[in-house]
Amino acid sequence: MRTAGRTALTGILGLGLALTTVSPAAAAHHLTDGTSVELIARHSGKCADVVSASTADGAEVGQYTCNDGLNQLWRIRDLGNGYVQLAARHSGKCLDVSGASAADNAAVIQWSCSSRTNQQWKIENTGAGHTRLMARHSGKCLEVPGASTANGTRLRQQTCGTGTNQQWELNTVSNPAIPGLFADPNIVRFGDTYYLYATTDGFAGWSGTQFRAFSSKDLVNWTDHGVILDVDSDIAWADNSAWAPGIAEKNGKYYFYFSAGRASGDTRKHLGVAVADSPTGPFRDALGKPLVPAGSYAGQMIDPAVFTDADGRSYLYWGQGSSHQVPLNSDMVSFNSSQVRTYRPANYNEGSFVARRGNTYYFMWSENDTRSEDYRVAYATGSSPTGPWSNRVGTILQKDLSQGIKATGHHSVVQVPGTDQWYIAYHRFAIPNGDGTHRETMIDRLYFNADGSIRPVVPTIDGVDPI
Ligand code: FUB
Repeated sequence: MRTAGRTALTGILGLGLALTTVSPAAAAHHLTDGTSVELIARHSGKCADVVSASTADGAEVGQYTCNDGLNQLWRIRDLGNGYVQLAARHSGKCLDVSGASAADNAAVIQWSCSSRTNQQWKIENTGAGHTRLMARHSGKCLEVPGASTANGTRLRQQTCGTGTNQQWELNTVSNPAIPGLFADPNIVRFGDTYYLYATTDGFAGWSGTQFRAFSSKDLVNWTDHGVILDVDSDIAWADNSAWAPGIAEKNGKYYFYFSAGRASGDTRKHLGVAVADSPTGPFRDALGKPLVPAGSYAGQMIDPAVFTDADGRSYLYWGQGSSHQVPLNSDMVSFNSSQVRTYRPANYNEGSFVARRGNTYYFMWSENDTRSEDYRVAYATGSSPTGPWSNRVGTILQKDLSQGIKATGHHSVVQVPGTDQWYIAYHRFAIPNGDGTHRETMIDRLYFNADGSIRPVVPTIDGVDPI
């Protein structure tokens, strides 16, 4: 089965695994730590499936018609020793040979992930787009017994052979776009490359200090360029709360706007700007002080975003509680405070972002609290980068509980140049067990209606196809 955002993988790169061949398809779809895959049995075309989507230790794993369920998606964890763990996305539990048995026909189940070798699998390329999965403790292979094609047949380990019932296609999905916990994504295109910048998540009170950069040519395969700014070590006036970056390029320099503050004392957030000669840094503080100090305007000085218009003029947007909007001076690190316009659309919370299509400017924002499953994105329109803006037109993006997708917000939008193809990057609660400080970054398609209104985005588990 192949649905949008799912890409067959015929070899493995980046995991240091023993492979006999690497096909062009593999080169196009790197499988890296954190990638999620379907495991599709070659003889039957069916998916490895945690029976009844159970989250219990010991739940059996069978084959079942592929159905896009999270209990058929397995997140790869590269152990760095030639082996991987495969964790079911609905439960977070690992593919495991029951009782660490070394016998033929031992049952394959899910179990809480541990360091035991009966949860470690070697991925061997058998050619023609397929792999064998060999358990480390036994050297035996994952198989569908009797080459059955029936739904529900339980998986076993068996002495490795050449049967197609021991051969698996690894079908990658592209969401989350970047593996790990990241929120508030800012997606941009510089030259022929897309970049993602985000809040590094997973810290109580959003107390992370580092920003990373990721790049991609196709919106599916992302390269991690590592830490580009650490507010604790690189910014004199902050040591905490590295949140919600936005970036823009001018005359070959890259300006990186971010919110940050201190962990103790006056913990209010300020808006800073750092500069670099490359989109992947290293960035240094451009001013040695905040661009917009706490208290300058109503609400919190957080969530910067930049829009650059067709005439090359860039505009800065920020604010929680109110959206402040101003043209940047040509130095990109100052603005005329008399030009700041402040808006507070109905339900506005944070995450201002502006895009232009034709002569219409779209002002978008996030509503509700990022810890609420109702965190969502709405928009208004206008005829200039700073409004005046219409009343709230509608909701662009919201939870989809039928897929277990909650708290979709703090987004950004990018257009493929010369086309009417648009993509939205946003975060949602991690699956499974996410919350307001454990969020993942998604990319999905965004479409406009003929009248210029934005069609509600369908948030997907799979993500997008490579462009
Ligand atoms: O990630 C920290 C904060 O959470 C951001 O600044 C807000 O937009 C919310 O997503």
